[in-house]
Amino acid sequence: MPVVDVHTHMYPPVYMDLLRARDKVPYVKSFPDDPAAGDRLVILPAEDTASTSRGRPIGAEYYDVKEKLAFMDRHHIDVSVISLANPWLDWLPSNEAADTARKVNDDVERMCTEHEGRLLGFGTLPLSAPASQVVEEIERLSKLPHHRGVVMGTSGLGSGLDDPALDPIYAAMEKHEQLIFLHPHYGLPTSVYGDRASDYGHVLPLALGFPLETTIAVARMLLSGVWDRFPKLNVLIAHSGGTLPFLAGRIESCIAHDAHLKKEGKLEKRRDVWDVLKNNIYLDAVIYADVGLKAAIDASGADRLMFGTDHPFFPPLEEGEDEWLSVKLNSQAVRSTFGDDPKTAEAIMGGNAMRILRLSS
Ligand code: 5CU
Repeated sequence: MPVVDVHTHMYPPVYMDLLRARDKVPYVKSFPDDPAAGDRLVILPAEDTASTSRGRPIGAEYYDVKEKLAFMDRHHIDVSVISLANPWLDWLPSNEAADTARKVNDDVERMCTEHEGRLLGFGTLPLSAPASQVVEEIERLSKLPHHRGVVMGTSGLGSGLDDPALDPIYAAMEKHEQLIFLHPHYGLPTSVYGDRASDYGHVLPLALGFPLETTIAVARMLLSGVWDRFPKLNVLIAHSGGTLPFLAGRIESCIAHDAHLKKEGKLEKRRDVWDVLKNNIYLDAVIYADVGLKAAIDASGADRLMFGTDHPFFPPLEEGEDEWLSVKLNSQAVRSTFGDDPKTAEAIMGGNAMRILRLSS
């Protein structure tokens, strides 16, 4: 059974040019006072402390397809479904977004064609453009042979994924059976990390800000009735659903006890979180330990989980680590959870993705 990585990013050359031309977040540049540090990628709102403000090193692993293939070979990954890394096109002026989305998506489609059988893509949407242009790009993407859905952040058109203005976009995604790969970027307001946030590097925004952002975004989709209006809309949630599998029961209980929702008649005829988790949500297996993986499986089912690496983020800190720790932790979690059930382990490592993303064997 092939190994398929559904959570793996790139900044295609067209996008790198945009980042290099900027000096406001998001950007790529080197700092004259520290030339040894090389090029740095600064993208996150939380990169505003002394220990984070120079982002992370960025090299060819972020934009050169040869590096992606070398990483795949080193980790025995047969197929990668590449997505543009955050912050996608969220920050582009409205009048530039549609044209840039087409260029980025065509760049990814070209790479996939040149490496037939190894690469597929999740496309990028011009979310700062008018909704009609976003729908046009969804329709175009649905005809590109190597694309299998779109990657999206939690801001939607600027005010979150519970925004009714997204309905034509959800309708188009549902109609064309395109999967949304939902990925965090914005985190939580940095004030929640306290006065000593800089002592802790990127740990709090990445370990907690990212998954909580995702969980809040999905809870808002649920509360606003997105899946009641679009019962066939499918979403692959990054990082095993943030904290959604763990908090689903609490979310449901808070809904059932909410007097405001009851008064508004919002408790009748609604799909609950368990139903949505088992019928509309897929989860990646990027959670780094068996405890989280088991929660994800309990919530959505082992047939809805798909292996991922988050490459090229979380590289080894030292030279000479052949197998990346971040990859090893995720594959070990699958192995240790399904030591006595190799068929299910194989399904999570690739079989589920083959079925869900319509890959031919
Ligand atoms: O290290 C990081 O900031 C990130 C990021 O921005 N995006 C991602 O997918 N993983 C890690």
